[in-house]
Amino acid sequence: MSAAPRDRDALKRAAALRAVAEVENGMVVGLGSGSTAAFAIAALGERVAAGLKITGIPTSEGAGALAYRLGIPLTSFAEHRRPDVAIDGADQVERRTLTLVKGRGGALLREKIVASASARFIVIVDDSKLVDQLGGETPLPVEVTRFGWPFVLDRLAALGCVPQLRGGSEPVATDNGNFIADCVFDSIANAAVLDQQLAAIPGVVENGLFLGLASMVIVGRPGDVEVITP
Ligand code: A5P
Repeated sequence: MSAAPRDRDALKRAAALRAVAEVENGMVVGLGSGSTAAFAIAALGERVAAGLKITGIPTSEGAGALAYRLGIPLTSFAEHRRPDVAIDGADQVERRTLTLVKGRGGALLREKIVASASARFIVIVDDSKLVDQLGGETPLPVEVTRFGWPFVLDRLAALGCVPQLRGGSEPVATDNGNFIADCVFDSIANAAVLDQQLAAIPGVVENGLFLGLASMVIVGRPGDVEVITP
């Protein structure tokens, strides 16, 4: 049985607190997007108020605004090319491979840049996100250019999914000014191959498959947190 929303928030917060315990003085921290990452940013804000010295690189305008409000000093890639750690949520985590689906919040491009640039990438989820196989009801978000998006969606459909432009007749724009196609695959059996097929489509800016990036996945469960490493 799935947990009620309030209970789910408690699981997200528990995972976030465990991740934030990994952050030390002087670190540059990639700040994730979404509701679980927001718990981590809030916990970092409390530690900063208590004297922790860190700087953050946000993965979205929303994450940056939250961090700013909480007094977390922000920096950018111009000053720091290699954050010490990034902490972010996920829509799905495949238990066997730790491959992720991300991007329900639309921030997947910046999230993937920050995760790839960081020395460590800590993923925080509640236990509903852990799956045996990616795909199914959870769509794979793909960031696409505005120009030619119908062509791009046709090419995505040819890969065996049902793609939908996020927002429909009033498409949602990402922080980068692009659109999102939410692609429903029955299942994603070979994420590495799909990742390459997606990258080969002209007009695909980035996709929400995160392969080989997670250094640690922290899963909030009723009563405890599970830490999974590759
Ligand atoms: C944002 O674009 C996403 O990748 C989020 O990290 C992901 O959707 C998880 O969000 P929640 O923590 O809100 O479930």
